[in-house]
Amino acid sequence: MNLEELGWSEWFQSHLEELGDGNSVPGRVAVEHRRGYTVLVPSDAHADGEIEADVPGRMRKEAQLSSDLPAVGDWVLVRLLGNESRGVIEAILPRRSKFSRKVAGFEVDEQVVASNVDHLFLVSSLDLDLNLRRIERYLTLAWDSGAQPVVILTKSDLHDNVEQAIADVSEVAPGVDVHAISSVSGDGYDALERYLTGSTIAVMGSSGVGKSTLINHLRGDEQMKVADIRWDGKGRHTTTHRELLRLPQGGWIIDTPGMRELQLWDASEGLEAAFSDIAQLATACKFSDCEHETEPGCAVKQAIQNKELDPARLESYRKQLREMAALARKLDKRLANAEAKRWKQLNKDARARARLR
Ligand SMILES: Nc1nc2c(ncn2[C@@H]2O[C@H](COP(=O)(O)OP(=O)(O)OP(=O)(O)O)[C@@H](O)[C@H]2O)c(=O)[nH]1
Ligand SMILES: [Mg+2]
Ligand SMILES: [Zn+2]
Repeated sequence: MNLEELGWSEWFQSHLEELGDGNSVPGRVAVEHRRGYTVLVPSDAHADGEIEADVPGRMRKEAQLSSDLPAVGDWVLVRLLGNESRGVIEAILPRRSKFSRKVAGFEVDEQVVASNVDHLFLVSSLDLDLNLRRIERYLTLAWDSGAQPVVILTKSDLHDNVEQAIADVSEVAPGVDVHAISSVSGDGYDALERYLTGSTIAVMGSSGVGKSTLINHLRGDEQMKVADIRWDGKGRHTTTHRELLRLPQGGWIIDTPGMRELQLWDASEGLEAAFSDIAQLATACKFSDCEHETEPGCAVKQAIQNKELDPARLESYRKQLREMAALARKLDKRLANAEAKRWKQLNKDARARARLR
């Protein structure tokens, strides 16, 4: 495979020229392991087209956030180690897009779920109650990623009013295509063709919604493991790691393990885009700093009264705003602590050097 087939473009080329010293080759991260990465490289750089690589200890140590380390979809510069299928990742090229979330739990850290993606397939299953609030959270992060979100509702064979489900989701997804598919009957797959050629797609959603089944269907094979018995909702995860896979149509697709918890990372632009309907209404509020609480002449409250806006959606918007403000405070604190620690260490090193002299 050559660079273009791996998804390379002018944009990355221009950044390569800033970084490269000529001794390393660009490659694309396909899998992240516990220790190291599988990196796809052009076949003229290495006959296998694939190597195992790790980042130097220094890079790992200096990383302030997990997002400072390679993620699946990244373009990296690798120095090949002789003729072995191994290498060292020397740099990460700037990301054209990245879907980030806060890691699960209390830790304040940014996890890049997928990078350099053109379309994000946000997958929900029609055999369960649609969680519109959850879809809204995905959409905020998706809009912030720089990639175009697409909502995919799977298992349409298990739902008796698919049109209504699409309408309900479209209501909370302004500007986003919503498709329903069935991997049993094949219904709805035609409409996905347009996303497949020459770009990169990342597929996200809860466990058991049918992400890997969708990918297998698109690839026309059974390479990704799927749960073979009917999903029982008991929290089993079939896919265990993220992986960049080739599509027969020419593009790439990233499978991800189901996400139980989707905590927001800093995504204020994404939030505004995801709730563009509320932002649009707000332009007609009497006061430009209207908080849509008790102010007179509030167009958002009016829309709720006219049943044009679901109050639950306004609440959802507010909740996300609050969550992001809280995150920003914690993140400032974390980065300030890390910086203080770094200075302390630098001072200590300087003192040690002075003593040696
Ligand atoms: N009836 C029906 N079942 C489906 C459909 N798509 C997937 N399934 C079933 O749903 C179950 C889960 O599918 P997976 O593709 O493994 O789900 P996943 O989203 O990849 O799950 P994780 O890897 O755990 O995140 C399997 O038993 C599939 O056979 C569909 O369109 N209709
Ligand atoms: Mg899976
Ligand atoms: Zn208002």
